[in-house]
Order: sequence, then C-alpha cells, then structure tokens
Amino acid sequence: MRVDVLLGLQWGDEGKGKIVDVLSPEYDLIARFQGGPNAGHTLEFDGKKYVLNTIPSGVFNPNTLNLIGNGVVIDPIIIKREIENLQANGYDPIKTGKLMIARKAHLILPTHQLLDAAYESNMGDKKIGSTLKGIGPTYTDKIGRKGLRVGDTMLEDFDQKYQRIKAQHLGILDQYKFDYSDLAEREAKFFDALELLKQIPQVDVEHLVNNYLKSGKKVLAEGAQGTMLDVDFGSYPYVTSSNTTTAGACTGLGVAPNRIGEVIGIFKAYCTRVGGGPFPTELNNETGEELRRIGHEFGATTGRARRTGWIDLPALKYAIMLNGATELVMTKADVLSGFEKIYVCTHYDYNGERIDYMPYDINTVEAVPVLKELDGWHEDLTGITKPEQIPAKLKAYIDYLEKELEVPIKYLSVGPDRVQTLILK
Ligand code: 2SA
Ligand code: GDP
Ligand code: MG
Repeated sequence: MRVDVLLGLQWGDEGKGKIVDVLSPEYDLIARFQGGPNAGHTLEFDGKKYVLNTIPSGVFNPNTLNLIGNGVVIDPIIIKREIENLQANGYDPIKTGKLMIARKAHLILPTHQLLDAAYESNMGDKKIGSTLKGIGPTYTDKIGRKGLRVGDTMLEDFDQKYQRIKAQHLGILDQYKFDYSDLAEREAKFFDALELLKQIPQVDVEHLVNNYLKSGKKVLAEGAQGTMLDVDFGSYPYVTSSNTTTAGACTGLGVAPNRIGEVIGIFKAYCTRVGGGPFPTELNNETGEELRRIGHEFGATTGRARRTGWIDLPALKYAIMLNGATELVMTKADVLSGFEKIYVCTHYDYNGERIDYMPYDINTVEAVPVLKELDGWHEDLTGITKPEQIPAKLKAYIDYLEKELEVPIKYLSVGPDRVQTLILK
C-alpha cells in the first residue's frame, strides 16, 4: 500500500478540511504532516461547523486513526482547546484512542509566539502577515537544533531544557525591546495544557505509518497551507516555514518517496491569499469584495479578511508539477454562480515579456496577469448532487481547466457541507 496525499495547490484555504472529512471513510489513518495551529481546516456536517487547527480532519470518522506527524509543530494550549471543543460536541479522541502524536514533533513555546510577534512588528511594510502562532520561530529552532520535542515532555530534564531555550529567547526579545510582561501568564497556560498533551499517546510515526502500509491499511496524508506558501517554492519570503508540498509528507511522516500513491491536489474555482506577499490575480475592486463576501473569505484561525482574485493557471501548473498531483478537486464553484463573466489568468506580462511560468522575483517586479474571459453561469449549485446537473457553462470551465492542467478533476465541491460534494470521475 501507499500513502495518498491531499494538499492545497494555491495559497491555502482551498477546502482541505472539508475534503479530508469527505474522503476519511475510505482511509484507516489520516496524518497531518506539516504546519501547526496556523492552519484552520473547516468542515461542516449535520448543520454544525468545526474548525481544526492541529488535529487531522478525519477525527469525526469513528473508524479512522488520526495522527499528528513529526513535521507538525504543536501548541499544547491550542490542542487542548481543540480537544475540549470536540469533547463538548460528543467526540472524545482521547477516550476513543483515535488520536496519536509524534514524539518527534516540535513544541511551540510561549516565547516562540512572542518572537513571532517581535519579528513581525519590526518589519514595517514588509510584514509576512504571520498568523502569530509562533510557527516561524519554532521551525527555526528545529532546524537550528535547539527545539524541544513532544517526547521531551516525558523526560526528567524537560524543565532544564525549557529554561535554557527560554533564556535564549528572552535575550532576543530584549534586543527587540519587546514587552513580554504577560509571559508568566502564557507559561501557566502552557504548562497546564502540557498535562492534557501528555495524555495523547506518543508514537514513532515513521514505524506506525509504514506498519500500516505493510498490513494493507490505507493512509491519507493531510497537508496544511498551500503550495504557494512552501518555504522552498512559494513566494519567498512571504511563505510559511514548512514544506507544504508532497515532499513534506515524506519528511513529515517518515515515508519514503516510493511509498507515495495518489496525490490529490485541491484548488478553489478562484483564488485567495491571506497575509502579505505577491498575488498576481488579486482583485482590489468590487468583484474582489463580492468574492470575499459570497465565499466568506475570512481566516479560519485569525478571522483576517482574505485577499481574493481569479484563478491563476501558471501558479496552478507549477503546483501540480511540484506535487506530482494525480487527481484534482475543485472547491467553491458555487461562489462563482451569478458572475456574468469569469476570468482565468493564462500568462503573465513580466519585464516586457509574455511568460507562462512563475518567475523568480515577483516581489519587486510585478507579474501582470493576462486574463481569458469565460461566460459565467447563474444557476445555484448548492443543491446539486449529480454531475448531470452541472450547468453547461460550469462544465465548459471544468473542461477548459482539465485540458490546461492535464490532470483529471475528480471531485467538485459546491458548498461547505460534507454532502455538497460531487464525484465527477
Ligand atoms: P505563519 O503563521 O508563519 O505560517 O504565516 C506565514 C504565511 O503563511 C500564511 N498562512 C496561511 N495562509 C492561509 N491560511 C492559513 N490558515 C488560516 C486559515 C489563516 C488565518 O485557515 O484561514 O486564519 O488567517 C495560513 N496559515 C499561515 C500566513 O497568512 C502568512 O502569509
Ligand atoms: P482549508 O484550510 O483548506 O481546510 O480551508 P478553510 O477551512 O480555511 O477555508 C475553506 C472555507 O470554505 C471554509 O469555510 C469551508 O467551510 C468553506 N468551503 C469548503 N468547500 C466549499 C465549497 O465548495 N463551497 C463553499 N461555499 N464553501 C466551501
Ligand atoms: Mg485554512
């Protein structure tokens, strides 16, 4: 057996949480492989909406084991909140034993969050637009070989290690003259939450996942953020601090590249981005506002307004290449209903040339989108359940994208609820 991977092909928030939830009955194990509580994965069913930050989106399926991989960074306070919210709604992943965590996953410390804020506040108009969850500083310490891991919480010298790294962080915060007078309060919450974290079984994910594969069980790796936020291939430095691409599933779970199966790439029928950085197809106008309003485009974690724009083919093709996407999911098609015309960016005008790829520098030189106009459709899609009910103009949009992207669009999402999902192939 191989690990299937599901990940975002744009700038995140493509609807990964919803689609993982829809697919979870087909899998024995769902594993998050990177990112942390910067992610907000929303899913809806039976008239209720849930937002998950760290816990995999298979948690509502009673038969699926949910695993938080070594590539994920963990905020114990946020995991505690997630678990308590699940418990309050009748899902107790601790009691059912359906949640496990990698001992090798790194911990987000209270001072990592303060550092995140200190760095951002010093950036002037070049802010990354971080979620301020401490993601960048935690991955920095991981790569710098200073981080604390989940497994360390079970060791006797945890407190010593904690004090050592905290002292280093305070030194930096002093240099930034950053006010950390609320640190004691943050630490009290952190240590309280660690007690709940310690109740989650800690595992060596690499063995668990590979043993699952050996015994013929099905595994789905759940990505967070999106390809264009990948630390290597995204619009650096306006990226997150992890590999959001398929390669991240290998390192974030301990799975060899030849153990990767299907790669399910998700994209919205249009585009959004939250935070700073270039966004070639951005619509800073009424149409952009309409997309935001109809699509409820606000951060699932921070509530920030998401920037909106038309679909971007050069960026999508790049993402498909980087991930080796074998099948696609298009979400939020319903949001486009009622737009007279819809547009697709096919190329960029860049430095006096027309190009069809993502150039190295779009931070200082603008990539101006070249747009192709297509007819919109007016029908409400939110109640359709069969491919035959897809309006002709939407069908033409799907066919056009498939031809351009050269990968089949297997699922179409027409609303936030689990049931608003069509299988096209
Ligand atoms: P960070 O916090 O260091 O990872 O931020 C770096 C950049 O990555 C972006 N980023 C995201 N983009 C889209 N969605 C994310 N999750 C939340 C959501 C975001 C929210 O589901 O809506 O609630 O605001 C996410 N997480 C990180 C971030 O905006 C920076 O551009
Ligand atoms: P994720 O981070 O990729 O899981 O996506 P988010 O949860 O951050 O953002 C996607 C938003 O769109 C959520 O509010 C979902 O409930 C919602 N959503 C997902 N699919 C659809 C869809 O097909 N149509 C509509 N209207 N909303 C959707
Ligand atoms: Mg999200």
